[in-house]
Amino acid sequence: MALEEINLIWLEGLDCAGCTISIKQASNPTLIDIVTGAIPGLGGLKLVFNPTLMFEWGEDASKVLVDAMEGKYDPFVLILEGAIPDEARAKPGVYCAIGEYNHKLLLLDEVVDGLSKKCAAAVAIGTCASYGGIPSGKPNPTGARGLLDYLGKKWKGGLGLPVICVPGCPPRPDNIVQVLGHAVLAARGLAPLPELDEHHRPTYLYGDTAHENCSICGFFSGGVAGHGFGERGCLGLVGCKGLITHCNASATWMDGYGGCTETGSPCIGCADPNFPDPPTSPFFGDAPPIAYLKDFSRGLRTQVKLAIAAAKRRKI
Ligand code: FSX
Repeated sequence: MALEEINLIWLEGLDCAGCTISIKQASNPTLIDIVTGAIPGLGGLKLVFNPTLMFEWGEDASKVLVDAMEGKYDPFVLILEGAIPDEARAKPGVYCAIGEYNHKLLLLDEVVDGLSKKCAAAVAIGTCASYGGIPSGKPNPTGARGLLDYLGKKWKGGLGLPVICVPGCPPRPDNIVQVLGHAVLAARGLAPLPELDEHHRPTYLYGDTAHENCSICGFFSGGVAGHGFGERGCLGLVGCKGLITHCNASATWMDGYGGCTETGSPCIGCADPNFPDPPTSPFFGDAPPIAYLKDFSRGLRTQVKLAIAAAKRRKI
């Protein structure tokens, strides 16, 4: 497989387009860095299909997908944003058509079926595409699923990689570009394959919880609780799910700015495979109290232990 030029085919299913908005904010590297080939090893990438960003429209846009299913855009990375509905439930209607060609609708599931047989790798961007996300929340009337469930954990692309998931609703901008960049570098033999956890998330980005990355976790270990948005204190009592959610967006969102708890909002667990169902919901009213009580007291115990150790050192 010649990898000097790699096409990117970005499909969009049931979603809000927030993931596309997110990637435009990436800063390390930026999209401009990538499309201008400024990053060593990442030249030759071409975004040939993205319904929000591409110039082509109508049948011209649909033709890219039809041609790609016939192998005319090999090698390409399949990128999915948004969940995949169960079209069998929609008959005689449809849930998700993403184009029309020769008077025939192109359904998302059919295009995913066709492209997943030919792609070099597949990356699910956002919690919807990874695990179903908001469109699959109970009672899930459309039978929406993420790509990991749709293709299965054993599925592998042409390069031998399974589905790579980049959850978050939406994911941090840099997470998206870094994972896509890493997949391309790995495909070219310039970087090791990304290590994935049981939910197919790259461990270097999703190995720690939002709590472990939290910029205000000093309040937690100090046992200082906030009781409202933006209040000084740990936001566990306003529903923060940082203890149970693997994510790195709590301290910063883009270019050192923002971040969920950093800006005074509790984590709502949007990167968790269960989102938006329990235990990530209700978002604000119901923290997992046992985890928090246990960990609040662990935080306080840590404080007491440190104080005793310090006192002993000073022979007080
Ligand atoms: Fe889903 Fe993307 Fe949530 Fe939206 O489009 S991950 S609804 S914020 O952003 O797919």
